[in-house]
Amino acid sequence: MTNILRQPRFWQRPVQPARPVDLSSIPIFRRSAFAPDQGPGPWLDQPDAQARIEERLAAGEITAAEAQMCRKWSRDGYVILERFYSAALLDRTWKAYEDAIAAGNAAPPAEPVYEGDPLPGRLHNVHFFVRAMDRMLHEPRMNRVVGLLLGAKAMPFQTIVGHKASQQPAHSDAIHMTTYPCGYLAANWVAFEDIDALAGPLVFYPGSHKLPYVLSEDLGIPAGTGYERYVSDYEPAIQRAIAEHGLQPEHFLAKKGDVLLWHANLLHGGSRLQDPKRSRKALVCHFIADGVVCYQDLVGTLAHVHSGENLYRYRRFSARRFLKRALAAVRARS
Ligand SMILES: O=C(O)CCC(=O)C(=O)O
Ligand SMILES: [Fe+2]
Repeated sequence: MTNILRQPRFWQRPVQPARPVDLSSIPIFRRSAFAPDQGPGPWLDQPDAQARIEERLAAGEITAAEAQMCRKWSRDGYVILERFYSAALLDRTWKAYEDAIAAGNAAPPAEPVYEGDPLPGRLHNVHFFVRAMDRMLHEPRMNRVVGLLLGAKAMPFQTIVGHKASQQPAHSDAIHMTTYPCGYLAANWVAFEDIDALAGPLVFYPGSHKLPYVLSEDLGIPAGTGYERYVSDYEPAIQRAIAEHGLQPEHFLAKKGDVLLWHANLLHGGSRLQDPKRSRKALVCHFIADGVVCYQDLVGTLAHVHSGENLYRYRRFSARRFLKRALAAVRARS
């Protein structure tokens, strides 16, 4: 009995690639550098996903509400969790971020939208600097949701916090953070305030996650080219795919505390900011599954080295670990 209880559940286990990877043997990270991807792919991307959801529901592994969420994810590539975070928590957390900026501990770039724009641009990997944001990402309820959707243990990987619209053209996050095995990324976008159509809300294309993944080799982009060809080749290719498949955009007109989660391959971006004075406070976290490789197909490097911080090496502050180390140091000295 105790043994059964100790077994990690399906959403708490790392992914074990069918073909293990020797990272040191790969000079440039892009799809063809890996042996053909034999998975295992995320359970909700499998052709029998609907049947597997029903099985897990019948076995009591997931609740009826979770089964509903999984069905939607599999079909549409996104889910919305209404009022997932409380207004009080969001206010406290945002204040911690603003305080960190004021104290010089977090330095978002200046990206003025108009002359005299007081709002800074987007900051990557804020969880390194602001403990309150880190805590939100590791919130056990969110961890369970992302774990269920990926069918594996989820780890917060890369984060972006922003005060205002990004106006970023449509893309799949798989071009920025490509996983091997494929598909083990999910993003959550947390609204820190109500967001209306004028504020440049997030735009996404339901069902687009089922289209083939578009990576640099599919577009004839040479290895390690970097981001030059992103604008000239990748973004137009995505616009063509949207037109060819008649994909219809939806906008995330979020209420404060709502969360949108999207699939690794769901096309999305930031819509046009119609009132430049509007803020659009949000935190997005890209989670990956434990055990997968995450690389940047366009750049040809492992994804964690790109942001100037080793995202894999990121370790949360732990008072317990801190005390243990301090104690060990004292013991070593005496
Ligand atoms: O916030 C946005 O407008 C887009 C964000 C995005 O594409 C991302 O974080 O992956
Ligand atoms: Fe994105």
